[in-house]
Amino acid sequence: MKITVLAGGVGGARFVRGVREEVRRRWPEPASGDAHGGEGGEGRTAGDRPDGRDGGEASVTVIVNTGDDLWLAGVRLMPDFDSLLYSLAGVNDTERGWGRAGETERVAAELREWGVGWPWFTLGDLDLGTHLARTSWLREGETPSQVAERLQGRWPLGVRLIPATDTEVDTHVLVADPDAPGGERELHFQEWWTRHRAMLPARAFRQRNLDAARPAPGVVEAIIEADLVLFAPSNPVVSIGTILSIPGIREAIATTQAPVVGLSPIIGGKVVRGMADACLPVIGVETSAEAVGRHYGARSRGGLLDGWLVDETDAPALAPLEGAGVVARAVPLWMRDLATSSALAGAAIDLGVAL
Ligand code: GDP
Ligand code: FO1
Ligand code: CA
Repeated sequence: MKITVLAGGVGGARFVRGVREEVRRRWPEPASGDAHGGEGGEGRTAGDRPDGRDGGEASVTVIVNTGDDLWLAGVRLMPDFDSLLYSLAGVNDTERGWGRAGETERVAAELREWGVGWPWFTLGDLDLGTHLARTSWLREGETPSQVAERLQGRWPLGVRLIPATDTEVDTHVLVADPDAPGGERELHFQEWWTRHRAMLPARAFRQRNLDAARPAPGVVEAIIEADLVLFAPSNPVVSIGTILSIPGIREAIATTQAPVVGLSPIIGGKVVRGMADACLPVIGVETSAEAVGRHYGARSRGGLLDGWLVDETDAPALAPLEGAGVVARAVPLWMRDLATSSALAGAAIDLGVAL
């Protein structure tokens, strides 16, 4: 069973941890090339696996959003990749939601004194080690996806992470500014989100260099050769939307033989956390599980989804979604801990297998 997940950072990481856990439970044999042993079989045997499959191996590939990436203080940051890396390695700061556990900020204090970087954007000391290593390998001529392979080689993640593209497609946000020429200006997504907490009304999100961008090696293959493609409950605009905007990725999703199942990041008309409610109106999509499902659209009608999971509170959306050609199911969609994340992943796998 080859599962390919499209994912952003924190929401993506929670979901992928759940997928990894559920896959270990259902397919206790490690897939070849998977550095991590098949831990957590929990006494199950092939015969009582909930998907009814016997034997076989499973692998999980994650296609990671690169739109949040940026150059800052001379180093290349890849926030969503690092969120997944740290979280899957178990070295993430669970309180803050981003960065490393046990972080210190001595270098950041010095950078502030020097006036280098952004004073409102903290590069922790341990985190900076990652950025320096990444930048050093990039300077030696490696591509971001080659660097990504090196970084994940440090820990037995049990899944493979691939940046969506090796091209720098950093997301910028167009906002109104009466003092700027033309009355508007663009700022990097990180400035809009971290400094302004998405409070500056956005007029548009713009991925730079998109025309020149290509999927990173392995991305299209991971979609085409998958047995199941999942959209994590990640931000539909600046995470999943950015991945899909890389020329070639949307086409791969449209043509893969694998069922494509998405999970709603919106529950009861609200974001669970993050800024999707400030992003969706910009692309003319209501903040609701139904509207996001319709926005992705049914593959049978030129869209991207075969199946769509909404939370139980959004059950009234099921009938209209089915009318739009998407097989929709209502399940608990809150990821409170590993158990709820893996239950949610299990529901997505079940729907994919049934399609
Ligand atoms: P980011 O890159 O760190 O912003 O993370 P993602 O783009 O991967 O995910 C952000 C999205 O995850 C937000 O729109 C949230 O609504 C959604 N999200 C976070 N936690 C949960 C959860 O427990 N359940 C669901 N369904 N969505 C969640
Ligand atoms: N988020 C913050 O709210 N404040 C920060 O100072 C901050 C620093 C930071 C440094 C490296 C990194 O990879 C992520 C960092 N984040 C920070 C998180 C990040 O801004 C966003 O939450 C994501 O890009 C949205 O997915
Ligand atoms: Ca992100």
